Amino acid sequence: RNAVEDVRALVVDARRAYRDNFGEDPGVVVCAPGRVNLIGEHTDYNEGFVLPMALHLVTVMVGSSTSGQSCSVVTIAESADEPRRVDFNLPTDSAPLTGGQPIWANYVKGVVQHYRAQPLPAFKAVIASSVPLGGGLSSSASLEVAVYTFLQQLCPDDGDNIAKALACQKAEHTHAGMPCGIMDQFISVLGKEGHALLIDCRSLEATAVPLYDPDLVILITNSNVKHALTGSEYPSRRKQCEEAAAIMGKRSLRDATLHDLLEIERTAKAAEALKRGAYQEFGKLMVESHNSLRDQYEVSCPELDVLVAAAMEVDGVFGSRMTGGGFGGCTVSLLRSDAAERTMKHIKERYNGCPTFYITTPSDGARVLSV
Ligand code: GAF
Repeated sequence: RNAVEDVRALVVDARRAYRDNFGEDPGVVVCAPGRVNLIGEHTDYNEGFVLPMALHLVTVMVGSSTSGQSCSVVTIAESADEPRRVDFNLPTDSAPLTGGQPIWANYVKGVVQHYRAQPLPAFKAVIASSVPLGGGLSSSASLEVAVYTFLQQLCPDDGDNIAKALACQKAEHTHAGMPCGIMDQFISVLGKEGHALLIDCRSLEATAVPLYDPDLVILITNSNVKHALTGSEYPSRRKQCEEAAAIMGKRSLRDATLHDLLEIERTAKAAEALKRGAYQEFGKLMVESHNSLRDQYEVSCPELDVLVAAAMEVDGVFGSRMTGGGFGGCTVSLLRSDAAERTMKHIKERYNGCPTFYITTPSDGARVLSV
């Protein structure tokens, strides 16, 4: 099955679940992608550069507006926590929506709470996703952006995409308790088929970098592990960076000397290399990035290190690194197309676990699909 068929199959499942739960067909169908970050990790909240691309793995939301104040949302996403259906009232000034159980619903409620237009009607919806939950490919951001895109169909806002990404980021801060940067929401909104985006997380300007060479493959390897540190270490890294910048009298580490967060400069260099088609050079920067995340920033884990080392042993692999927040999740590798099969085989032999592979190309950001 190709990427388009995958999305279509997900929509079919979501529509069926909608019919089963609500006894009618949905009037709105939207999707928003997960992402893989090629380079520039833990740089977004330091106002640096990142270079992600949107994936064909998406969260789909189907539904319709309804009368009254009560919203009903059902998820059929694999491994979402129970219960799979939540009912809640639209927020008011005196009764804002707050986080709680189940976890997946907090992303929905957060986006409803921070939606940028009024009056929002109540709605019924079903969520489906092909982004592995908690796998480091931005399942959270893709859910937030899918919800926002869905709400835009019911109550249009001003169409400002940056403000949309910021509202989704805010939802994650307030309702999921995760002080993330802007990368994941930004790329899920603004991703561009055939391109990675070099995002300047200070100015929020993005440059599209073409990435559609038939001789090149972007391979994502999911370690299928998630360490307990995932939740606790991220906020502490962010806080430490902000404290370090404050001690130096700087607004952020973007303004510090290059030595303090070399990954920012490395990302700008990598984007230049990619524009020139200098894959060897890009790959070398990927490995440097991984090593610094492992040794200096200390956000890797043995499983990710083995996956990177194994990929780098194969002829035709330009570079490999952990991607996303770390402590589990995925690696991303850049390789020649003709090396794809042997790379996956070699990784499987070397990795003492059960990896999942995705061969992927850059996809579009959030979009409305035909009903
Ligand atoms: C997570 C965060 F959500 C992003 O904002 C980013 O900081 C990333 O980790 C690390 O680069 O995905």
